[in-house]
Amino acid sequence: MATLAPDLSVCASGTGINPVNCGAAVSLTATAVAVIYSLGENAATGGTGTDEAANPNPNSADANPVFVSHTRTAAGATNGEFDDIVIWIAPGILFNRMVQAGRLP
Ligand SMILES: [Ca+2]
Ligand SMILES: [Ca+2]
Repeated sequence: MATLAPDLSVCASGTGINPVNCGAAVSLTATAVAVIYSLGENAATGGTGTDEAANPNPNSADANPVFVSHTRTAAGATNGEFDDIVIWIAPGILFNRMVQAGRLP
């Protein structure tokens, strides 16, 4: 387990983030082992606002380990429309499940 170095970050805003971590934004996690997200209803046309652009989507070439998650906001919000749904798995949860499955001592 010591060799596992999970580095996926989920931030509360796209403002102040950088390609490797949340930077000046509030960090919800910096050690997720997996991030699962939905682009929401605006998947085809959205994804260009500051916050949604941080989550890879058809309208943003963003591809780094830093994601944004917060409650839904409308198009007029400071960082644009946001309807993505983002969840993540913490290292402790993964370890717990791997022990339960008999894959870790
Ligand atoms: Ca979206
Ligand atoms: Ca990103």
